[in-house]
Amino acid sequence: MSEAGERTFVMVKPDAVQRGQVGEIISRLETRGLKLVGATFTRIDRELAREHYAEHEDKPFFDGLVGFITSGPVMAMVWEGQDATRQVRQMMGATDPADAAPGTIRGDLGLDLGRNVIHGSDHEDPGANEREIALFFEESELVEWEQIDETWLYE
Ligand code: DAT
Ligand code: MG
Repeated sequence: MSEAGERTFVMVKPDAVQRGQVGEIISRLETRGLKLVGATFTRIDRELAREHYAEHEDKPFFDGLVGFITSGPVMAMVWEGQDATRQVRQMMGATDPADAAPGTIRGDLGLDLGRNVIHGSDHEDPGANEREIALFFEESELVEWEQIDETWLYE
């Protein structure tokens, strides 16, 4: 990982894949300056979904959430950059797209809480980023590379 780098886990959810928003979401993260270090287009199984959302196991919406996230392919990714986890969360906007500010990914691309387009690791849950990355990727699947504009992106 580069010195500026913190890694975070990001997933384009099945609704956004179906609605052709994978490119838009990747483009926003790329344009911001974040660096893509891993990606897999996959359909996750229920076991992985339950583990990924384990913190919500007791919530009334858990079964619906697992059903939704396994209902079609997702684009699972690892993005790296300075303060990446918190910055991606800010770009995502509030959990409910109805409350997410215009200009955020959820605020621009979604309307409904149960179809909120994107997942990103919670910056208020220490270690969530590394834990989620490890659920979806082997370390050997993550690519270390030098971004040519790094000296212009970071002081
Ligand atoms: P976030 O995805 O912003 O981290 P979260 O971790 O609280 O939000 O919840 C995980 C997902 O579960 C969220 O993206 C959408 C769904 N969800 C959260 N609260 C919900 C609720 N009250 N009813 C239905 N789905 C909900
Ligand atoms: Mg969360």
